[in-house]
Amino acid sequence: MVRILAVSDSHGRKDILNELAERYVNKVDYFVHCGDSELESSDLIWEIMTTVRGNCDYDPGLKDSFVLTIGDRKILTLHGHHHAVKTSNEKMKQEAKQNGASVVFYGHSHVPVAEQEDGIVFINPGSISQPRGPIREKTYCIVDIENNRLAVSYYTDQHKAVAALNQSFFI
Ligand SMILES: [Mn+2]
Repeated sequence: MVRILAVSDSHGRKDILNELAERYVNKVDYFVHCGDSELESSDLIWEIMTTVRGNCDYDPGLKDSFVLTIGDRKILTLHGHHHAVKTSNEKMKQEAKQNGASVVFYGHSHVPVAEQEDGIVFINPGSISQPRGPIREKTYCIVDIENNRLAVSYYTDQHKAVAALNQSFFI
């Protein structure tokens, strides 16, 4: 089993990133940050987490996207401001297909949601500092992948489960 912590749109809230790193350092295999940290690419948190450049990130040293390869599975992470993510998953889907990815982590909308379209799972951990959408909680998520099963569990910045958002998929 592989466990990934995903967090996004922290917008300067370095404290919570440090806290998540400390809390989960021996409990997850990967830390993914979907952009808009407003931190520099040289920040020490990026020794633990991998991030992408969001529309509020000004350091050109941050990359636009990255692909994580786990066994024969590819996971794409991007911020989403170049992919019209507030409109649909269509552009992300195209990029996922180009990369052979079956899972996409993204941010930008600040709305926590996990859904599957055309066999690709799209996961937005929500914003850990400025929540939007129907469930106004500052959130991050934990993703467990075991064989062809993917489960997403959401938590608040106080580490309280937000079960209404949880989802699981066959991938
Ligand atoms: Mn943002």
